[in-house]
Amino acid sequence: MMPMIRQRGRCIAFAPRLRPGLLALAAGALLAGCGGGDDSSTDVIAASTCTGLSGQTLGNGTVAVVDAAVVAASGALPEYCVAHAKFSDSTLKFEVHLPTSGWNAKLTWFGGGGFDGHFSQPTDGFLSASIVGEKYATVATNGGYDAPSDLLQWFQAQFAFDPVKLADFTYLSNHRSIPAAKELIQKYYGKTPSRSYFEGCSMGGHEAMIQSQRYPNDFDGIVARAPAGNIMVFTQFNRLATRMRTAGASLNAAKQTLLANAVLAQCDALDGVADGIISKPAACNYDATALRCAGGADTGDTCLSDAQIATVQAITTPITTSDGTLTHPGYYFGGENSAKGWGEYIWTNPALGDSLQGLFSDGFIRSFITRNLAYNTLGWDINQWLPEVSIIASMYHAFNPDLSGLQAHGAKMIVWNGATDTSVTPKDASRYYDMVVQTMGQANADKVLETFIAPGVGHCGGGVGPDTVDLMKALSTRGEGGAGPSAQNLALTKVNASGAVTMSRPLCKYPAYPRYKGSGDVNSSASFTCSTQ
Ligand SMILES: [Ca+2]
Repeated sequence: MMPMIRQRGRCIAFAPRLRPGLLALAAGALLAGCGGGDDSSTDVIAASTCTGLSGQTLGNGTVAVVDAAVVAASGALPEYCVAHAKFSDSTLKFEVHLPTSGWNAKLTWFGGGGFDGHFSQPTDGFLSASIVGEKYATVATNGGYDAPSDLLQWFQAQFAFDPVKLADFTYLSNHRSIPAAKELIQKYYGKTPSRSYFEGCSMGGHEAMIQSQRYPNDFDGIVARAPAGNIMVFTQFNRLATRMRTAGASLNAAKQTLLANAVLAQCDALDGVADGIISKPAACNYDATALRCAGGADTGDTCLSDAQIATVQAITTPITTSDGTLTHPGYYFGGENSAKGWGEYIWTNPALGDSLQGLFSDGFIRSFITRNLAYNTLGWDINQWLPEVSIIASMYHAFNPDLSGLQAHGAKMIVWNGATDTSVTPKDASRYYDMVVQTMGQANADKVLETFIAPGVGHCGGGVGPDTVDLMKALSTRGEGGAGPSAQNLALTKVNASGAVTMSRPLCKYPAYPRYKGSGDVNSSASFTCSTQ
């Protein structure tokens, strides 16, 4: 008999082999969990229950638990049982973190990032802090394959040549892992989660969009941060990478600052205060021709050449396929000289010798579309590849605005995006919301979806604006009978290295944005109101 307080749903005798530090917790669990026959989750699970998972099979023998071990508490993380499981039909794996005591009886499933191949971790900065703080069980897949250790090889995305890995990466890895992961949780705690949520950013946000549209019954709530659901993101990446690779078309640091200052002069105060944060980016229609060098050739750092103006216009304007089926809306102005603005994905990264947009779009175009690792991507024309794009879009693209499946399941969704994100454009988050409202009607949309744009925030966090908000807490509060996130008086906060809040803004539901009231501390959310004016 394994020494545990509760095993597979049954109360059993208290076993003396629990470590001393857990005795107090265990006694509490006995009282709370076994006295009146309720189903409290304050149980303490013995280490042997964790290690005993190793070697077990799940999914009628199709998935094997390859290892399981207790990991000691560290920092914010409590003690966890960490287990890995692998499918026999492929290289798809998942990692499960199971608190050894005080499990809140709920599950949060993590999305991946980039071209995946890794297990997202509970401490990853883009995830909500309450997932660890409230002791959720968590699951993350590897997206269908293990990433190569070499970074430049990872960007090549050669896994996409394998149809099983391609399917797992684009839409299937989470959905098909769920039954086995829940079976593992059942083996450990004696019961499956009472609520299951999903949170991911970037490619993990793409997975969130896939889940909400294709598998609306899988989760009770979904947080999609900076969701890369629009397959056209790679075409916009290639469009801008081509500019970076064209002599004289990029902007050096001095010109980036020249542009940033001109944009701030026109757009910063549109939100009521010149605080360095453009909180109303949709109203910022800056025309870069105002900075044109006389004659259009590059005559120094005080102006932009015609080629550089064309680059700014490519960054901020839409691109649509010739058949009109796919569009990328371009990026917002703001953060042109910032490492968490245009510097994050657009400008060439000296350490990589390329831009992140160039590396990701090369991998996508070569491994997903042209199926040719030597393909010359300079000036790639998507219109010459529409049949191939259509095949991949049928797997990857996640922009279906009909969330009636999610509504029927009673699940809730939050979409969040930084306004200076130059990987996943915030314009996609806002136009997707508009599409949902147009498709379902405002009343039905309100029952399912709320969307938030964080001013001055880059890809999944960082930037001049406050970037931190516990969206999983907001989601679970709503999902478990509370008010919607926009009615919870939540704030975005900026937290310094020692954990102190240095700035806050109200979390405003799109299309509202935080507008300065005209007086009061510009670093305090109390001085701002959510406005649509
Ligand atoms: Ca401002």
